[in-house]
Amino acid sequence: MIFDIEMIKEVYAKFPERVKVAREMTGKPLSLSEKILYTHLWDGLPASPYGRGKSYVDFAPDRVAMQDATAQMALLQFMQSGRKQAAVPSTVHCDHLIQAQVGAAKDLANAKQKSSEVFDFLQSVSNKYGIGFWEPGAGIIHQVVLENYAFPGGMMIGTDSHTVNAGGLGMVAIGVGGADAVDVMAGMPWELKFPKLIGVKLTGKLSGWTASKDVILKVAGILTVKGGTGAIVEYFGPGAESLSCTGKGTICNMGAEIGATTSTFGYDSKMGEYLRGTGRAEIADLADGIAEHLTGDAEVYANPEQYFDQVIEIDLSTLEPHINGPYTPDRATPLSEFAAAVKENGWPAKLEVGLIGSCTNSSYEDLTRSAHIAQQAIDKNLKVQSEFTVTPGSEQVRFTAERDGLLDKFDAMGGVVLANACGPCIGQWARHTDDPDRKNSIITSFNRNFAKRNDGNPNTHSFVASPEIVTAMAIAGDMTFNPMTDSLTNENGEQVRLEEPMGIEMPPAGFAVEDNGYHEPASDGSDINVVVAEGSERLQLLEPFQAWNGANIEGMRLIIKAKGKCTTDHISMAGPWLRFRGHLDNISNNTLTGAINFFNEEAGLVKNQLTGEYGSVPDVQRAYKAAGIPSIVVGDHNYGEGSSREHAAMQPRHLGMRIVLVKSFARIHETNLKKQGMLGITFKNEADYDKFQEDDIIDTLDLNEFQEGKSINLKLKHSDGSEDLIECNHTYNESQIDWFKAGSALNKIKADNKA
Ligand code: MIC
Ligand code: SF4
Repeated sequence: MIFDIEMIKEVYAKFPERVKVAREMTGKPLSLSEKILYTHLWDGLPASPYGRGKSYVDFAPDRVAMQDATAQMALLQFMQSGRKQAAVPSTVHCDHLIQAQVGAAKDLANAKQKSSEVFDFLQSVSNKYGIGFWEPGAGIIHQVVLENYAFPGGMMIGTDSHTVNAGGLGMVAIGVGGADAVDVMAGMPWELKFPKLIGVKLTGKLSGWTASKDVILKVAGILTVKGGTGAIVEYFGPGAESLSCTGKGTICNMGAEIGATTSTFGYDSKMGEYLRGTGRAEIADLADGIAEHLTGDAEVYANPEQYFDQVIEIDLSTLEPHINGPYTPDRATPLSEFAAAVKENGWPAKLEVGLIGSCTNSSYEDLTRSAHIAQQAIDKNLKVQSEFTVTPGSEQVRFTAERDGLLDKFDAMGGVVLANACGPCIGQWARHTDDPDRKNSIITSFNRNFAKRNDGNPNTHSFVASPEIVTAMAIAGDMTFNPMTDSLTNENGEQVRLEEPMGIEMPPAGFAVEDNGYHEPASDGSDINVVVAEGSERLQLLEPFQAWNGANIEGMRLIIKAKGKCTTDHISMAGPWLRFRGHLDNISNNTLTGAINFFNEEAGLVKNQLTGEYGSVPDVQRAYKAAGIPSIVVGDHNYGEGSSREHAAMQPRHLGMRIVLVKSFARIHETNLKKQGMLGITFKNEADYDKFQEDDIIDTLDLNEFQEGKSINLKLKHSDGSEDLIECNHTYNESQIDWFKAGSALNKIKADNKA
């Protein structure tokens, strides 16, 4: 069941008819996104079009994908659902738990030993419930999905925010928390607010140093980290058709960084070539058969302003390479202005490490373009000035790149090839540094560059660019180097220039792989035992969260008022903490330790209002919990940006926090909070954020009348005796209010199953 051809045939059989009826129902031509959404409705088509950004809709995704760091929680929940088999084709991919230290072989062996308990657990659960299992070393989830499972016109969800990568093959692929995956694997509908649509028209053609990555670096600069929230970004136009399939994947992948629900491209010949090149000619033939339906209607693309909520146009012919960062992926600077920006902002000019690969940029094309630059360093006798690492996206890409001599070029340039895994991208990196306090720069072809993400060091300035720019910068070792205009001094003292990168989209001799690392599940897993060792520090069976008693929440303490950016990395850090992703109580010890406390500007250090002493958020919160005192988190804009990890919602819940009140939420995190029985609400007036004092005592006034569309009021009692009333909005619909009442969505499923 590497790919389920019967399932794809079924989707394609109904696609044209559904599209036709949806067109009649809406009375207008359709974008690709709408076609896919309307084809994947759980129930039949509605009588009138759904309100974009308004209506909650039930969908029936075709597939589910999970990665090891999130699959543990997802499967621990799924095991409680009472199902015997996953209801749709599903896979687990082991990629996040491999730490990069010395190189692929040793690092992989190390990880297999250190995390055997978790890998064994995932493999046995997968085997039992009919879920395909990709072992450690097989590759990064999104690259493996693109190579094996993604198909034009399909809809999938995945427990990782970069699931959106599959948009490169014309899917609507959406990142979700584990509880959402449980719904779909349990055979239930999956709910999403019908997205808004952003159209990006691409004209012209890429050339020279500019790569697909620069399209999304530019879009991130335009839309910012929250500009895509609640929207699908649909790329079209002559420029779109000229991009390779994996290049499209890169663009969709990093769409997660603008908060977009997903991004997608219409089916075209590049996708057909990629399907054929990756052993899926049968799917390409099927897609060719209904090709006209697997893209937006011509009228939509001809007059995008009439049909999309927002339209952006980018001319690929004049697009410059960009470098984004530091600390946020939307700080976009064109290459020609970057050297000046480095000087102006005092960013460290010396480049210490260049890292290429990750799920965003590890295609054959990426590797050939970077290897072309690496070869020039060798030919021109240039000494490479920075450390350099390569993480291939899958064993298939790695094996093929090795066969074709690409890896040798990186090796000759002094690079280290790491395991086919996330590695440094998620802080699984034992970085060698002589002085962690030194301000320093690194540049990667990854997608996220939040503080501390890659190496846990707040002094690291992490920048994001295309793999070819990263490779050139690593050779120069200098962040002010512009490969398009500057020369370098080689070992003979001569001035030399790097020529424009050249790459090959698909391997001329075809892809090859000896052992792709896939394990097919048992056809009947009922006899398979899943063991979670008592007292394990890595895995813990879940206890159901308590149901709500229907009353107002009174006497809450403010556990933290988070200032500025508060991503899921701030709420539940990855890196060293990934080892506890299957153990809720242990991982809770990192809760909000990265969040900046408004009152003292320190990360995760808050005042215990019972003792007046300062402690870490989890310590103080555990003290409140022991004293039976509920608490509230207050935050800024785009709270919970970044990852799909539902731990960022489960940990606060486990520790006894009840409410998260912010200026705005990132989509996946807001849903995760709802699913885990937390109350996630937003300020009606953002300025009320300022009214919260450190020692306030807070009550809800009308939560006992919790209703769809009705605001919730809070009373703040300040220590000087004065009070403030604050009105808050929420987006819970009736069924989501039921999750809150039951204590969690899972409690609700279990109760419904018993009834
Ligand atoms: C990430 O890139 O932040 C991750 C690690 O892949 C996460 C998932 C996780 O936290 O396990 C994501 O993007 O969803
Ligand atoms: Fe892994 Fe990084 Fe991709 Fe997340 S963004 S899936 S950590 S490679």
